[in-house]
Amino acid sequence: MKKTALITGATSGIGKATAQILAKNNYKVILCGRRQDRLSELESELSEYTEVHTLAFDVRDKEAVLERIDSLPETFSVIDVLINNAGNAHGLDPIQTGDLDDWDAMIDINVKGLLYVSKAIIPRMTERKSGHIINIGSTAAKEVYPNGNVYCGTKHAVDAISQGMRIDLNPFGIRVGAIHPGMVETEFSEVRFKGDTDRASSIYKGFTPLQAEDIADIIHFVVSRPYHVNIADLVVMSTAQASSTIVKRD
Ligand code: NDP
Ligand code: 8X3
Repeated sequence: MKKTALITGATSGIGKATAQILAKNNYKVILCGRRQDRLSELESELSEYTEVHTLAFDVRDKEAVLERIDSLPETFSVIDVLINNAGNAHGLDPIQTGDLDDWDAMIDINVKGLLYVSKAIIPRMTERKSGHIINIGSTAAKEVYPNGNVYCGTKHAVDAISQGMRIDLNPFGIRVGAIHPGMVETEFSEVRFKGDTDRASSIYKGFTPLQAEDIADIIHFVVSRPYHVNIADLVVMSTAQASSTIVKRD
């Protein structure tokens, strides 16, 4: 029987590539994001391979999160795999000049949004005593770099929450793991630098960064292990990257 995966942040980057690979590998997919036009476009693309359902909501809106997930049709109501991927960095400023709205956005999306979505889905998993949750952290979950302050704080929180989920959900036989990518060439930097495309593309210049498909491929590997195997914590970087700040560029 086909499994069902719910992917947040499926309108772009890592989430979109994950939806694509899972749809082509016998998963039904529930695509989430705010931009309905992109969700619909991806739905038409992936309907050739599998059953697709779209849910448009902002992860910051807890009522919307609970209401949308409650509204899932019967055929999508058993969620085997939750990929908590929605998130972004907003700004790259020293703590003394950081923007409060940027801080709110990162904490509300990367931390609270991940919790709201999890809260809507975990009771379905504990009841069935099965499920798999993958949280997308970052190398910023493992180290802090200059001006990364709050973004790194949110990703450290994702790391801690993932460990907490694994402990609390252990009695229910639910798999919980986190994947922590280094620099991946997606829309991430465009969002971080608020549409400054020159600054965004400069981040990936002079080396071969990870692509969204590289992470999606790993997510597919992780979810397709036998059920007794839980890949708990994985850091993945481009070969050119040794740490958040050490990147071998041409
Ligand atoms: P993208 O900007 O390409 O994608 C971000 C996704 O998150 C979009 O689909 C967006 O959908 C969704 N999203 C953002 N805000 C919200 C919101 N308020 N409500 C619902 N969905 C939201 O970035 P990536 O694919 O790179 O990022 C995915 C994850 O990977 C993030 O958690 C990021 O922190 C993490 N990561 C990224 C790295 C990188 O270098 N790119 C490295 C390490 C981790 P929409 O706008 O339609 O709502
Ligand atoms: C994204 C990677 O190094 O820009 O989480 O923080 S980095």
